[in-house]
Amino acid sequence: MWSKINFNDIALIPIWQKLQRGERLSLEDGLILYKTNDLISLGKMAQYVQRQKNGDAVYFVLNQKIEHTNVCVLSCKFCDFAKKKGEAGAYEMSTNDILSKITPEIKEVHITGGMPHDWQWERYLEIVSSIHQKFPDADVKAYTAIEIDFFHKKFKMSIEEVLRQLKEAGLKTMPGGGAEVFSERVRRLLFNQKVGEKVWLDVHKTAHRMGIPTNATMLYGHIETIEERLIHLIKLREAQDETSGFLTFIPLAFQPGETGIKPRNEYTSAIDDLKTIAISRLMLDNFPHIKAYWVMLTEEVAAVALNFGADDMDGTVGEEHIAHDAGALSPMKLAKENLIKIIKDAGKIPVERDVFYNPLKIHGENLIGKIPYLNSVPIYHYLNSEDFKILPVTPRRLGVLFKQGTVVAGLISLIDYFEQEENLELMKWCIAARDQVQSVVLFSKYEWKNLAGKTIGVIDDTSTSVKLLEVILKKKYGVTASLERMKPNNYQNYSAVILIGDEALKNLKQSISGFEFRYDLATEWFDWQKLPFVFAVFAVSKGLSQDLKNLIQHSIKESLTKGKNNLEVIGSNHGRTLGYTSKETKEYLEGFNYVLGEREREAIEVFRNIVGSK
Ligand code: V47
Repeated sequence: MWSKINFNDIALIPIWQKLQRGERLSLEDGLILYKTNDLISLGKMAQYVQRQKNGDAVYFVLNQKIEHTNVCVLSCKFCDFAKKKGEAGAYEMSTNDILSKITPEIKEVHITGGMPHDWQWERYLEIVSSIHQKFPDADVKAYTAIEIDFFHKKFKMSIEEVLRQLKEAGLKTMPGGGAEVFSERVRRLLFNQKVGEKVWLDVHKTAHRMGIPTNATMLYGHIETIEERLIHLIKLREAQDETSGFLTFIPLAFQPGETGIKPRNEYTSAIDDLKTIAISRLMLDNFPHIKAYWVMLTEEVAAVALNFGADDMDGTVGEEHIAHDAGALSPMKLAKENLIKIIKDAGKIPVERDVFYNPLKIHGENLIGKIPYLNSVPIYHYLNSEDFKILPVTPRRLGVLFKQGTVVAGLISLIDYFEQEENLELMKWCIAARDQVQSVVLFSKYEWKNLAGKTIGVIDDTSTSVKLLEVILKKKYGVTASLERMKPNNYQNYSAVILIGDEALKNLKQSISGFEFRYDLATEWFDWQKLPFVFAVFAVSKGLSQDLKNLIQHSIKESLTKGKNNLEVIGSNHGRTLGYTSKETKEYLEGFNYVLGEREREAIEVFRNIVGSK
């Protein structure tokens, strides 16, 4: 259906063609998108990109916002929240006040506030560490780049040291506030005491390099021009190309309140809000998520935004003052049930998440599971039937969701298939390596034979690749090593690590220092067995109606046929986020076979026997 957008504005057609080729949009494209009155086509284009990235999932988190104080040394013109010490309405919360606001079900605590002149560094650290200790299930997302820079200057520590101590205290990610608009003109007029784009971007890039993912925002709807908005987006896109550390982008609709910048009832229009969400999705091709922040958009606009490219609704929030002090019309908090209803009514799958976007609970049924790695793109890229919903999850999680019955069709990791095959029916597709695959790689400090007695780190994402590693070690090389589940990016503690999918591809480009040897497990298997290796098979639940089975069969067949003929374009956007050119992406995808043929079936049986034998 997506190729059938009925454009009213023909100026959008070349942009649509670019998007279908996986090409990046320019500033000029952005200007055309902002100028258009063809809002529906704009929304459909954004929805197309959003679906490629996140299927039909819309994320939310059970979170609590903490604004520890509104006392602030700055006086930004757009802010009605900040007060001077002693001024009526000024407040400062103790650590106990803060802890008393958090309840056990909370999964994210979002902390940001004013910058008083007399707080000590230990107080900021204590806020993070006490939440982390008392509520270990709640991830702390704390302090904007402006606050981090303030700590760096006030407490005379480098940015790295500030972040290092916060990370040690329990900080998981940083919020995206304080970016405003990257324009020197606007900065001088509205927030001239605040550091601008260079410092903001430097702090975020430093955090990314230290393994702290962050968010990004843009405050729009005040005095900025459309061109300034687009430059802001392009600068964020360039930063993301460098570090890949941004998780989500949040356009913040300006609340005029008593700021005097705009009349108090002149909110951004729903049209501007929806355009900004959609254009953000289209321009920020390397950002995983776009957030519709209902607090500033209102629930109604945020609900529509879910069909304009947004895939995240922030969360329950709890209590919020920055927007409400400036006249926000939304409620202070939303119940989980409201969020689920809004997302379902938008035709999407509500996914409760943690701060890193790991799914914690999926509120849906009859879903098609999608492994969110580049190698599965040919199967799913053109799969856009409105008759089923697509959920992106790691192979390991997919196995669990199949078992629970939440997912009823999809590529399932081979080992999980063995376990559940009584209830599953195979379709004729799979992900199999022709000979080498490049995306299941053992990065090692030693050659195979010298791995005896060593500890190898394995990630939680997959069971089949770990089993394959086990049999290669034991049965091909006669080596016994211990395998240990590791946290992402914690490689140096191990003699070797096995990485799969996008993570393997990324590290093949960048290399991991000290890990001199790289072994492609599909090549190892092929040299040993002279057979392809089948990582995952496409299965459906036996209980599914024949009509739905037929529909899935037909849709996948069409998607794959079209996908195979367009390998040079379908993965190019995804590949670019991993540092691969379109040509490299195409070559990589050509290394896979997606049809479950005789040799693949034979390979599955050989693997089954080896795994089953002691
Ligand atoms: O930095 C201040 C903005 C931001 C106003 O990272 C205003 O997940 C509108 O950054 N009208 C704080 N906006 C909020 C923020 C945020 C919110 C939700 C999620 C995340 C995240 C981050 O609010 C400030 C400033 O840019 N702001 N005054 C106003 N009158």
